Amino acid sequence: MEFNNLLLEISDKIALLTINRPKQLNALNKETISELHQALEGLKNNDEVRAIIITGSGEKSFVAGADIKEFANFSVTEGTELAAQGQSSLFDYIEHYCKPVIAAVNGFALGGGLELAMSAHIRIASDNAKLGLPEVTLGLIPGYGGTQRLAQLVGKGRALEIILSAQMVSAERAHEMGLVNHLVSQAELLETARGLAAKIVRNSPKAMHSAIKCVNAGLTDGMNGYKVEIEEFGKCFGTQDFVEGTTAFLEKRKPQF
Ligand code: CO8
Repeated sequence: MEFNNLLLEISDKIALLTINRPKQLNALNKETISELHQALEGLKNNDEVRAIIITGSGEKSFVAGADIKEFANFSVTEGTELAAQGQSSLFDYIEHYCKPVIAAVNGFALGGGLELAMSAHIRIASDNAKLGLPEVTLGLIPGYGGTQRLAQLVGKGRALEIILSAQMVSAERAHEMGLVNHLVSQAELLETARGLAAKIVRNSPKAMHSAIKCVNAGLTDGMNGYKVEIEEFGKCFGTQDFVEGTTAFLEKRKPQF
């Protein structure tokens, strides 16, 4: 797969997707959003890839937001469409992706950039990361799921403080409040993300997809997470992964999924 704004490397069952617009601090223009979708769609059925890491190129920024130049003259209809299209093609898409997605946040994660990191299943930040939702300074609000996912991750009070003050949160503070799972030095960021991904890729892909579905279901209006868990748990018994996992345990060997 060839992209204008993305780099894709695959090794050891891990795909590393690097958003590559360093001069614009990796701001998400429409093309980049579409390429991220295409890349992830292409990796869905690639059995050689069991986990994804998303990061930004350069030392300064993960993603500094949606590309402000692209929507500066938008109308109400165009703004609504941009948010709806982005949410379904990328942000919701990542949240419900069938393989674990880790965001390696290597600098600014602002606006759509923090929203991208929050749609991933796991976040690791380097100590230079600065995270925030500064949209109200532009007369906007977060439009890629930020009002919802930030409140889920850090609670309503903290989410509203971050959104209404438009202030950036340090990596340390983000770690304290659970916005990122791990905080490491810049030099260790990718290695830490790869280390975690290496533990993930040993596990049953089918079971991991089921677990993602259940956790998401509990946070989705109108869905009963406990009920979905019962269904998904039951389905596991019909998979080859279950046969392999339990057989390997009984034979005292490592499973080969
Ligand atoms: N969009 C477009 N270009 C950007 C963006 C962005 N979000 N962020 C940075 N850039 C560009 C700058 O314009 C600059 O380009 P140029 O050299 O051509 O002028 C280049 O990147 C470097 O940026 P700076 O010179 O500003 O670098 P600094 O180190 O001085 O500052 C900051 C870094 C603090 C990150 C600063 O660039 C900044 O404040 N950026 C904007 C941050 C922001 O407001 N992000 C939120 C954007 S809105 C958003 O994400 C909405 C999401 C929901 C949309 C839903 C659909 C409507």
